Amino acid sequence: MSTSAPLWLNATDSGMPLVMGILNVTPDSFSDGGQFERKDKALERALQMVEEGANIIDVGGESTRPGAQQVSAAEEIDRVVGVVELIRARSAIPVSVDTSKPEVMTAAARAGASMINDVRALRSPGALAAAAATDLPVCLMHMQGEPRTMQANPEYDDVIAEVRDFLLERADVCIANGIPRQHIVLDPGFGFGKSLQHNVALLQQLGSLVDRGYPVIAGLSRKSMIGALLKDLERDRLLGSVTLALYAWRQGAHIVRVHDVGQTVEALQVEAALKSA
Ligand code: 7PM
Repeated sequence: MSTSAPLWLNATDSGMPLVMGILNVTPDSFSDGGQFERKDKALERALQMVEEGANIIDVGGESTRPGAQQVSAAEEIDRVVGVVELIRARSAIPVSVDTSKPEVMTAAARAGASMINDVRALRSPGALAAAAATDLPVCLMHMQGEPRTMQANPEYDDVIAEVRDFLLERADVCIANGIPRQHIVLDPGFGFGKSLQHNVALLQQLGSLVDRGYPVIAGLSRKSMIGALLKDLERDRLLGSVTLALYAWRQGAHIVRVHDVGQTVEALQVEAALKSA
């Protein structure tokens, strides 16, 4: 039996990468006011990103920031599911849910999510079975260690081979557990247990991941590697983020995960126009 990739996951006519807009629904985002106001603001932001040209909205209720507190499944479901439903009711845009928890995957799928985005690549207990049962595409991301400690001392013998082998092995495990090959997306996990040198090597050799036939997501937006490249951690990271998104496209990324959708789309469109001229 062969399952095809959902239409929205296919490449665009222009060869443009898909733009995944980041929607954080942790309590520190859209802070003032209660949870109803917070959900309303999240919806507003999602619709704004749709206007700006996003192809996917990535809703995240668990902060993976180094040192972040763990949240319960019930708390994460409360943060995420209502927002997925609100977006679903107002727009046809595919919504991915950034979670590692099986209960959240199941609830998000019921609420109309179109993809599961897991920074732990479905390694949490029960996550693989829950994701497979949703029948949704999954993004498998590489992370060395755990968010709380991953940036302390990231070490690799060969970062390219280790990240690629990890992702391909996780893809095989997913396939063995009933997730169709066409539903698998890979992500090297920039900044997740990686030094600046590791991140740069992964970006420059993204091609060795891209050539395995799976779509690849590059998440570089506002990450500290931009501050490190500029040798200024306090600088605004907008222009650096847009530059990295363009660069990732040149390296073959199929999806770019960004905060600043409008600006990224504008830059990608200029490059797309030049390519086709
Ligand atoms: C603090 C540190 C807050 C890091 C948020 C983050 C990715 C992701 C994230 C990524 C995929 C961020 C990250 N990053 N999912 N979720 N790929 N697939 O910068 O690079 O948004 S959270």
